[in-house]
Amino acid sequence: MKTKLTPQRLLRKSLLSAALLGAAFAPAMYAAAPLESGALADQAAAGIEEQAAGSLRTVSCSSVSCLQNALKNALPGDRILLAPGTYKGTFSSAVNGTKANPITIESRDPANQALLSGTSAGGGYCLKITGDNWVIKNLKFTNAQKGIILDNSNDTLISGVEVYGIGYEGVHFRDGSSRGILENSYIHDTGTVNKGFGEGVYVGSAEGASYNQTVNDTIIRGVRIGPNVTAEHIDIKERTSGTLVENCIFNGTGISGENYADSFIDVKGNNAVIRNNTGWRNGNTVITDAFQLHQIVAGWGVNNDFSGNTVNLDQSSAYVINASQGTEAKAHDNVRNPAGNMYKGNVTTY
Ligand SMILES: [Ca+2]
Ligand SMILES: [Ca+2]
Repeated sequence: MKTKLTPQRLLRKSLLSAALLGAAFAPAMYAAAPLESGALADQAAAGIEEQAAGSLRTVSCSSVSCLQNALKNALPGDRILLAPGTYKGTFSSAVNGTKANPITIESRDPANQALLSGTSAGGGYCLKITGDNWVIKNLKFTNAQKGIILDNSNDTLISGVEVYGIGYEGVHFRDGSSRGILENSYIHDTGTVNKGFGEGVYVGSAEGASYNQTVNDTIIRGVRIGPNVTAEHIDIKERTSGTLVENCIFNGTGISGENYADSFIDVKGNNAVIRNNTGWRNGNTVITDAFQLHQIVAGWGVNNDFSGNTVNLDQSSAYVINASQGTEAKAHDNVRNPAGNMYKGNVTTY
């Protein structure tokens, strides 16, 4: 059958060619895809497309050097599989995947996850990605200053990870990283070196930092955060927009009060949606509000929406939402246990 080469097919074909070419020069650890004969013919191209999922490379690693090479030499569509065990070091990649063919790093056995262990909770990152379109899945991260950091990494998905024993922040979407997703994960025991900077998830950067602060449309869903996350569980910074936080569970034990960290979530950006989350204060007297809004930069900290959240605050004085000067939010169907203060500042219920 004669097959028309649509732009999508041409892209797929060129990616496959690149993958096959790359395999020819790659170390033996790469499992090269079988080369189709007559690959230039349209029909063969169509055949490759049908096999595309199986033709992309799988890179199996059980050593630190293999993982470092796999990250550095990755091609779109690569699936980097880690055998069970501990990989000690700091790992990074600047390679881009594509929307159709992201680069995946994951445990070979999701029930026996590989552990990326940094060198010290005082410095370095377990995994730093600066390319677009990655999938980071079913892995554990510990013993570094930060667990996972995305710098200018767009459209990257982090799923099924556990991050713990980290000196500062657990997961950081930074420097223009937009449309990132963190889902179905567990973050605990962060800020072991610096309590005030021990956020579970950090979206964007503080005013005055040298990073691109435009980190938009981040999704954080189904993430369990705490205990012993010493700063805010999620800090949504000024000049970020469209962050969605849903179906998360906050265990407030260990929030420290250092650097004003006295809530589950801080929102300093715009257009955030915080919905259907559950928080537990757990008798931690440091926690003064479930959610706080702050204006760090004029025009930011507004048009944020909170709905369907349930917060268990032990007593009546802590607010569900505390919108400080210059900020603004809408709210509906939030539940507080026991009854007590709900909203402070410019919060419109609907
Ligand atoms: Ca903070
Ligand atoms: Ca605070």
